[in-house]
Amino acid sequence: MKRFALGVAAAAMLAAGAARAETWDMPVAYSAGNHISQSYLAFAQEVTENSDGALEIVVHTAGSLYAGAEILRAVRSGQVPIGGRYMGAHANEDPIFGLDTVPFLATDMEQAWKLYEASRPAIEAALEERGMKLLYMAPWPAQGLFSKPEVNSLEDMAGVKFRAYDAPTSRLAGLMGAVPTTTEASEISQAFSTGVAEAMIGSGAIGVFQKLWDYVDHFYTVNAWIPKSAVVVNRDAFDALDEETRAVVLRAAEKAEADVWANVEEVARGYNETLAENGMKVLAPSQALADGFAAIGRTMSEEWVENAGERGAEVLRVYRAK
Ligand code: PCA
Repeated sequence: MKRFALGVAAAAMLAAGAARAETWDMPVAYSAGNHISQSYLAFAQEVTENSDGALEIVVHTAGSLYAGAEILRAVRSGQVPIGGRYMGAHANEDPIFGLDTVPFLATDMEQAWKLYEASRPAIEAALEERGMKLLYMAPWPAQGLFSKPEVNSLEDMAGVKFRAYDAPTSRLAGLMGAVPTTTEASEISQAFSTGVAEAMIGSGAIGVFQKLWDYVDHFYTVNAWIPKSAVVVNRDAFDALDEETRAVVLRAAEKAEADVWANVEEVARGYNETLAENGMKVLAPSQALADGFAAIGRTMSEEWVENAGERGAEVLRVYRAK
């Protein structure tokens, strides 16, 4: 009797599942432990739990499904319906994607949120043009300088092999007189252990999850910028969901966004503590180093404005008015 009842229930579930259930694979580039991947996982779980079996989102971390550089294209072309991607790396497709990587435009979370508010409509529009919809954006901690050698001023960076992660960080390395190589975060340990890189810019999040203390001794808290990763969905895939499920996805995105922004400061402090506990010197930059970075920041801001034209200037006006 019991077996029969179970059988019927399973058959009913299967029938419902066959009619309605959909699974979305969600590629992301960064390892599972960091706060951004954790946010994606919570978002995916929220959707899966609240959509009553209609939609399951399966997150694939650490570039296991697509490498970071391929994720946006995969979502755009519909190879996958959804993905999480660091957006600054797409600044050369549209400068608005890299506004948050302009050094010293926004250096604390309050400013970063304002910059996000000011730029969100333009980011959404740029994604719409490409057949995608923005669900939410999550901030990385402020970017600092990891370095094997001690760095007292930018002169100490001359000729240093520098791991960049996109065009803006390559440009930054060039302006410092360093020698850039671009790698995905998942290849950091390889780059440092083989001597291809001896310094990089990044957040404590990357420092902790790539165990940078195995390779470098210093982390200078330059707080140069607060970049963001985005959860982006293919427009057609989103529109193909029923209305109820679309609402579940949007609510889950809103919740995930609120949570990750509310927690990031504390999380960032924790990452820096972990770096120190593992023997790294976590230091404020010297005045000379800060001044050097500030000068580079001015150059890169001007370059961004030149590239982004009137629409970019308008976003900056909105930001500065906040
Ligand atoms: N680190 C990323 C981008 C943002 C961050 O903090 C990276 O190193 O790839």
